[in-house]
Amino acid sequence: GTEPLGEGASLLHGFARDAAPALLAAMHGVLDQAPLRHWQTSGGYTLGVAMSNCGPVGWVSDARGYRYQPIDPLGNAPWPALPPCFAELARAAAAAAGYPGFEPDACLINRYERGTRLSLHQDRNERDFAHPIVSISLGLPAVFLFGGAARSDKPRRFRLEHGDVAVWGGATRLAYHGIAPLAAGTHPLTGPYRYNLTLRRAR
Ligand code: MD3
Ligand code: FE
Repeated sequence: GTEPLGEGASLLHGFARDAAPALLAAMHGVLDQAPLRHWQTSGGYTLGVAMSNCGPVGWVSDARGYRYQPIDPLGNAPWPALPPCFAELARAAAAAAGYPGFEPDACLINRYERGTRLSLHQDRNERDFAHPIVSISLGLPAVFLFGGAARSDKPRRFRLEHGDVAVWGGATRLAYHGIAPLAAGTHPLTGPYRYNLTLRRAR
């Protein structure tokens, strides 16, 4: 079923469940070329979520700040290509949520383990906020924190499970959001991890 999350956002329960094994195989192919790493921030912190990218551009963070760029600074090579199964699933989910014609040019891969959290933030490094973001949850479940337009708005909590797909557009595109510390567990397809794929139109 589809659950409205807010103005312009939808949670598609289980939308990626059947595709999950193929998505995970393609993801591991990407990670063989562009390994997961912990970015440094301009404030001198290290992000707890392990990250990588695929597609024409990828999201990076370093002493100079956050941005999208075509080169993986770890290997000084272009990011791996966006697997067609990623783009197809994102396009279908966006269309189902009311955003036809979504063509992502970036996919951020996030990996969480027990205790990893993502503190409240906005996604604002993309050029045009009219494009939605499609997020695919794989492996262990997480508690998603969904705030409002101001950091001080009290977040609502949603459980995100293996195969859930969320589409974020409209008024929610700039909402504050995060992930509560991951509970320990073991998933048959991902072991001790939760992966999240976010497909974006960055440029
Ligand atoms: C709401 N990722 O990569 S996915 C991120 O589970 C990020 O790894 C989380 O926040 C994760 O930036 C949450 C759900 C999500 C993704 C992007 C959004 C929600 C969003 C952008 C705008 C509003
Ligand atoms: Fe985000």
